[in-house]
Amino acid sequence: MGKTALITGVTGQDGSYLAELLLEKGYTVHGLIRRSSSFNTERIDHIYQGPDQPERSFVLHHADLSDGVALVNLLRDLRPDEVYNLGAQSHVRVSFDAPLYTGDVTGLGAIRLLEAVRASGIETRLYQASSSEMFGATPPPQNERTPFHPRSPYGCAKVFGYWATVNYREAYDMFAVNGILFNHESPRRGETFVTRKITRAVARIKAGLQDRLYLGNLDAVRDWGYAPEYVEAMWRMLQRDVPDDYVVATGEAATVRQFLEVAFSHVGLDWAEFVRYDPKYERPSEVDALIGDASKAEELLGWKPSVRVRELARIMVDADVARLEDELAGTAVRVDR
Ligand code: NDP
Ligand code: GDR
Repeated sequence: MGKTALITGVTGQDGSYLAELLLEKGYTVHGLIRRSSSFNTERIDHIYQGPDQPERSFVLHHADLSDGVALVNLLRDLRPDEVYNLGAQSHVRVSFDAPLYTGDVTGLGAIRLLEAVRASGIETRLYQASSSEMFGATPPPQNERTPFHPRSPYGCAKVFGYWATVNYREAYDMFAVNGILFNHESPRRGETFVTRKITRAVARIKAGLQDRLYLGNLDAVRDWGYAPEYVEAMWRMLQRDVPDDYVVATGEAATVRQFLEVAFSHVGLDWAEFVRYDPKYERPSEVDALIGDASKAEELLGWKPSVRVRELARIMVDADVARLEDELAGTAVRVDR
């Protein structure tokens, strides 16, 4: 019998890659999706299995991280071997506009899920999607021993989720781990995060559909990795004999400006001609520099990234150019890898 996993946030960037990875490994994958007034399954439509399929290994369930009873019922019914909590209001800028909602879903959502594991009485292993945003103002390089100093309601909520996970491990002997992941991107990255906003604009500007790109702080330093490689690290954390917490990062730094340079020059354009400043994209308190030290993950998980920021930018630009070509040609849009 293969293993069973439940993924919250399965419709997001990481959830979609993780679902693919686990299906390849022979898991039965259950995904928690929230009710939306329009379709929100674009990233997983290509792996959807209809009820006509005799043995479904990928099944979606409606629930919400704000609904603790639904979480208990789902866990009790599914009894998954592994639970990956990837669901969140994950946008840092938006968390300043919706702080309570972010605290509820991103922070309390984590403890609701932990408590639901306990209440349903199941034996499982739980992964909590913690974030480099927890380090916030603490200067780089950051590793598992670096003190937290969050700079947004999102960062504060993730710190709560982090400590709740540690606490349930200590208090109830639960196999619960934190992956402290630094920024990771892909062609499936949400369109309002800065990398995808840039690569999507590059494709549209090149095609003559757009002539300006409005951005905020170009001096922020981030450690950008490639999402498909990062979901592999999540899985490896749950295969260890002992539960522990790990930083996952490339160790390489780049500014938003440097990302712009690589992305625009890849299609022969000069970013400075098109990019304009809009203070609306500034945060009330910014995280200046995040650069991770993932040596523990390399040593104990055998995990090492191979895609670095320059290649990442090119992968994303190529995918956005191809996607736009499909759209303009009126052909079916290909699945973003
Ligand atoms: P996305 O924003 O792409 O996906 C977030 C997912 O959470 C979506 O599936 C979304 O559903 C779901 N969600 C939102 N609100 C709720 C809710 N109330 N109940 C249930 N599900 C909900 O994030 P990523 O895939 O990029 O990130 C995955 C996780 O990792 C998040 O927790 C994020 O905070 C964290 N993280 C991400 C990093 C990154 O660089 N990508 C780095 C470190 C941590 P819908 O599709 O309907 O909106
Ligand atoms: P981040 O990612 O806040 O690091 O959180 P984002 O791409 O939103 O911002 C990165 C940096 O770029 C600057 N920036 C802009 N950002 C956005 N979104 N839009 C702009 O127009 C813009 N202009 C400049 C930002 O100020 C920031 O410094 C991501 C999310 O995936 C979190 O969920 C995750 O936890 C962290 O990464 C690690």
